[in-house]
Order: sequence, then structure tokens, then C-alpha cells
Amino acid sequence: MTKRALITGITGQDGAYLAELLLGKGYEVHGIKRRTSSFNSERIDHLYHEFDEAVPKVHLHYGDLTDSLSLLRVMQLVQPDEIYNLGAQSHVAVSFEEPEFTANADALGTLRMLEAMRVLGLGERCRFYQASSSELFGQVRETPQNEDTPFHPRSPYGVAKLYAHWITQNYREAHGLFACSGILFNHESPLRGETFVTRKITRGLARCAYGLQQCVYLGNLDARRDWGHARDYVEAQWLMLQQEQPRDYVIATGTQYTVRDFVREAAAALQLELEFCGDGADEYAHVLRCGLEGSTLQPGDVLVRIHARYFRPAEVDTLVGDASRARRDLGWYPRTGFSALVSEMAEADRRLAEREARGLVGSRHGRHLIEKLG
Ligand code: NDP
Ligand code: GDR
Repeated sequence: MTKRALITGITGQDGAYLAELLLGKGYEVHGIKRRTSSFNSERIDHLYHEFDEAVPKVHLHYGDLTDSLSLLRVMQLVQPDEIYNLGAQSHVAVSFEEPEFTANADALGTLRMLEAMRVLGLGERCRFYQASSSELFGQVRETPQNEDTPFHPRSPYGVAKLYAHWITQNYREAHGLFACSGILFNHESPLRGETFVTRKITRGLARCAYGLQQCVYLGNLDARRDWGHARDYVEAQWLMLQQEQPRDYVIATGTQYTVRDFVREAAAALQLELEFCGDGADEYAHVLRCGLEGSTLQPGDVLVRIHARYFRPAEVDTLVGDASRARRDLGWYPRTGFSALVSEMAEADRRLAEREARGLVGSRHGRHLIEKLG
């Protein structure tokens, strides 16, 4: 029997990778998409063929995590076997500026999904995955972090995700739902949103290399993160729902780097050698050598500067995960290392910037259309 999956947040980075994975496994894939004034399905357009019945495709339904009725309607219509709740206001810095919306979508949105599942009587057949986050650990007291590490979130996003984490556990204990959370550490890819630090760096440096931008402004270069590849991490999400018992898992690589390390690695992937000078708010990085063909950069050009705007009211300084439980129970391990991840992102953004410089791509919409054709 064909399994049916319902994904919230299908238009996001993880939604796109997960939809592709599930289609490959023969699932019928449904996704909830918000109505927006401009296109927001760029990442899954290749999986969406409205008029070609022969091609496996995702089915999209309008809905919003802040709108219970829309969630009830879609769940009743789809009757899913598996639900992946990936939808969220997922930007930590933005959550300080939109704390109420973040709580509504990320915390109460999860409650709405679980309660809809329960009142529709889907609990018997349907399994639920919640996208928890290493941001729950926040101010860490032990390293590396595992499933038993105490939580201390440091942002409205982290606090909202903590509610979602506990309410998922509560529905499991109180109502017997197969509901579990993946506590995922940072995972990136060429599909990563352009305002998260990794993609901001690869996109920004690539654009600088072709003279499309002068410099990349960043915040805390000392922050340490455990960065993996989204393609590997969505596999863990699927594996969690295939187990006999619902259980929460940390998903991480077990190695950490600073934001400064990421800049160096991305520059190297673009054949740029950078030197960091100064410190604190006056730190900057300039070009020592540029080997990239077609680049307009010269030695001495400053590519990275610090801007106060990108510091957070409360920072998560360091995170690194211990995914031993996932390795033992799920047989999961990260396949993509740090260098391979950064190289893949840098190369994708180099190609994009090169085409932008040649005038082949302009606005987001134009870029998508041309990439699809080209
Ligand atoms: P993205 O920001 O790329 O995607 C978030 C998705 O949620 C988008 O599809 C977005 O829609 C959707 N969304 C936002 N608000 C609502 C709403 N009110 N109703 C319905 N949908 C909404 O995130 P990622 O793919 O990177 O992450 C997936 C999930 O995993 C998120 O919950 C995130 O918090 C969590 N997570 C991510 C980690 C990471 O490193 N990537 C690590 C740990 C957890 P739209 O396209 O319209 O904006
Ligand atoms: P994070 O990711 O907050 O860990 O949340 P992000 O890439 O935004 O920040 C990582 C670290 O880099 C520092 N930083 C900057 N961050 C951004 N966005 N922009 C900058 O210019 C900049 N300069 C330095 C940050 O201060 C931070 O320390 C991500 C999201 O995907 C969450 O949804 C998810 O839950 C966690 O990862 C795990």
C-alpha cells in the first residue's frame, strides 16, 4: 500500500529534501504551503507538475500553522500515515523582533497539529515528527550535547521550540500518539535560506568575487556550530518514524567550527585566500590572493566586515552534538563532512553569481525561470 506523508514547511530547505526523499521511496507526498504575494515554491517546483499525471509529484494545499481550521481541513482530506511538522518561523534573530508570531507558529502551531491529529482520530494509524532544535540547549552546561542534556533556550525561537518539544512528548505520554522529536543541529545546503550565516557567506563571497557586491557584513564570528548537510538530516527524520517505538534523537556531526572557520573554508572553495585582521567590532578580512577565473577581486580588497546589526540580544556561543543514540538505534550517521558541505554550497553560489554577472539572472523570479530553462 502506498504510504501518504503530509509535510508542513514543504517550501523550506528541509521540506524540499524530505519531499524528494519520500517520493523516491514511493510515498504519496502532500505539503502545506502558505499563501504569499510572490512565489515561495522555488525549492520544490521540480517536484510539482500540475498537469502531468505520469510524473510523481507533491500535492500542495494552502494552510497555515496559525490557522487551526486549515490544518484540520488538510489533515482530514489527506488522511496521512506520517506527518512531518517542519513548518516554523525558523530564524533565531528574527524571533527577537517577532516573538509573538514565532510563538504562535512554532509553539502553538505544533499543538494545533497534534490536537487536530487527535480529534480526527488519526492517532491509530498516523505517526508524527516534530522538528526540534539544538537551540533548545542554548546556554550549554555540558559538551557535547545529547538527549539527556538540560535545556536552556536563549531566544523566543528556542523557547517556542521548547514548548513544541514538550507538547509532542506530552501527546505521546497522555494520548499514546506515535509522536517524536528530532533534536537537529544546524544543517545547511545550497537550498539554505539566504539570511542564515552559512548561505549568507557562500552567496556573499561568490557575489563579491564577480563584482556584484562589495563586502559581506557579519556579526559574531566566534560563534561555534555543528554544521551538517540537510540531505543527510532529512533521512534521520524519516528513520525516526520507521522505528517500533517513538523516541527523541539528537542528530549532529559531532564536530564544530566557528563562523570565521566557515568564512575561510568558503573562501578557499572559491580559490580566495583571506586574511583576518583587527579584532572585535573592527575585525575584517581582506584578500591575499585570488585564483578564481573571471573574478574582479584584487589583493587588499576587504570582503568581510562586522556590523552591530547582526549581533543578537542573547547569543548561543557554542553547540556540538553527540548523535550516538541515532547511530545505535537508527543506523544513522552523517555522510557529508564540513569541507564537502562548504564546497557544494560555494560552488552552487559561484555558478549563480557568474550567471548573475553575465546578466542571465536578475530578480528571484527571473533567476528561477532562467535556471529552469537553462
Ligand atoms: P526554513 O526556514 O527553510 O523553512 C521553514 C518552512 O516553514 C517554510 O516552508 C515556511 O514557509 C514554513 N512556514 C513558516 N511559517 C509558517 C506558518 N505560519 N504556517 C505554515 N508554514 C510556515 O527552515 P528549514 O527547512 O531549515 O527547517 C525546517 C524545520 O526544522 C524548522 O521548523 C526549523 O525551525 C527546524 N530546524 C532547522 C534546523 C536547520 O539547521 N535547518 C535545525 C533544527 C531545527 P515559507 O516558504 O512560506 O516561508
Ligand atoms: P542559528 O543559525 O541561529 O544557529 O539557527 P544562523 O545561521 O542564523 O546563525 C549561526 C551563528 O552565526 C552567527 N552569525 C550570524 N548569523 C546570521 N544569521 N547572520 C549573520 O550575519 C551572522 N554573523 C554571525 C549567529 O549569531 C549564530 O551564532 C539555525 C536555524 O536553522 C534554526 O532554525 C535552527 O533551529 C538552528 O540553526 C539549529
